[in-house]
Amino acid sequence: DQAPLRIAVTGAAGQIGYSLLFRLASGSLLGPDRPVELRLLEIEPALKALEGVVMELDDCAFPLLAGVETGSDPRKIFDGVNLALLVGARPRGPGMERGDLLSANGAIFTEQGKALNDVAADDVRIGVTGNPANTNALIALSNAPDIPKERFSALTRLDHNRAISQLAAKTGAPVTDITHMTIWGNHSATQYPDLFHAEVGGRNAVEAVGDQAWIENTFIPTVAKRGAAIIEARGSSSAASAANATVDAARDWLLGSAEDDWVSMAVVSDGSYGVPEGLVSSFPVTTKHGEWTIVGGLEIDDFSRARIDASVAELVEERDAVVELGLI
Ligand code: NAX
Repeated sequence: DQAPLRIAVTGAAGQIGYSLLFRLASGSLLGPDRPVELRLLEIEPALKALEGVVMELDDCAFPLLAGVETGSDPRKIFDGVNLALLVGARPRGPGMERGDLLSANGAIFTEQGKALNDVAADDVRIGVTGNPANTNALIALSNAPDIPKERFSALTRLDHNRAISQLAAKTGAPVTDITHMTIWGNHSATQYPDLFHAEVGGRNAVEAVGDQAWIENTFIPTVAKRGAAIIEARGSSSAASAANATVDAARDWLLGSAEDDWVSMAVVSDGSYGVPEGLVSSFPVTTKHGEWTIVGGLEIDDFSRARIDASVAELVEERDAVVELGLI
């Protein structure tokens, strides 16, 4: 099918957008043969900056870029989109409580969920990068009753990629040797990067590392707090790596994950692994033909169980808060 894939990106004038749009337009998502059309959503005050970004897109003369539209009305921008990458969100400002953050984002993801429900293409897939990503995805899917819940996911691929990179560095293996990595739970500091099922060149990662203390005291906190470390070093939050992960996640969703491996995606729980049904939580999944399947039958020991439960408890709290706010 050589018709352009129509891709919406929200928050397109932001930091992540500045990296993401150029990756999408250059063919990182579906390869060098499939044209793409970009639909860029921003809030009114950012539309002028967005025009500047579109000028730069023009100036790349990307062969695959079949069209660009910009605007602040989700009902226009989401019209007929096959893929929606919801990156724009309200960041936590000074003095903002968690409830304020949830309600500000609740307003955004309620409106966008409804608009997607009404105008997106029948085959739409929706990836949420904007934080709090899991709960924003839950709000959006709850407001889109005609779109199957399986079409929504929240991004934990950046955490997954960070975990691969840390394990590769520790073991001296190339990143291509690392497989079966899993991020469980929330895209937050409570997330659980799980090495017990991961492999390094086909060997169990825990055995390959041979250092339980490193896993507990270095690996897990380094992955979970990597976002804060980047802010500390760079002076702003991760953007190019977040854009890269957004592309990786969408590409694997649409084209399929590698044989004999899996990826991490936050998707609506069917009750697997004790995660309450309906929560958007990160799991190991395989993907094929645009569908994901939670990997079944993994053994979860007490160490992992406690960490998965802690992150899921945080998701339950976030869900209860948005229920209380009347957002879902
Ligand atoms: P920026 O603040 O640079 O950009 C966000 C953009 O969204 C702004 O241009 C803003 O005008 C726009 N926006 C706000 N409300 C909007 C609305 N209702 N409709 C359309 N656009 C809207 O943030 P950036 O660094 O690009 O990060 C974007 C989001 O990604 C943030 O929520 C951030 O926390 C989240 N992240 C998520 C990650 C993940 O792994 N899931 C990692 C990176 C990043 O922290």
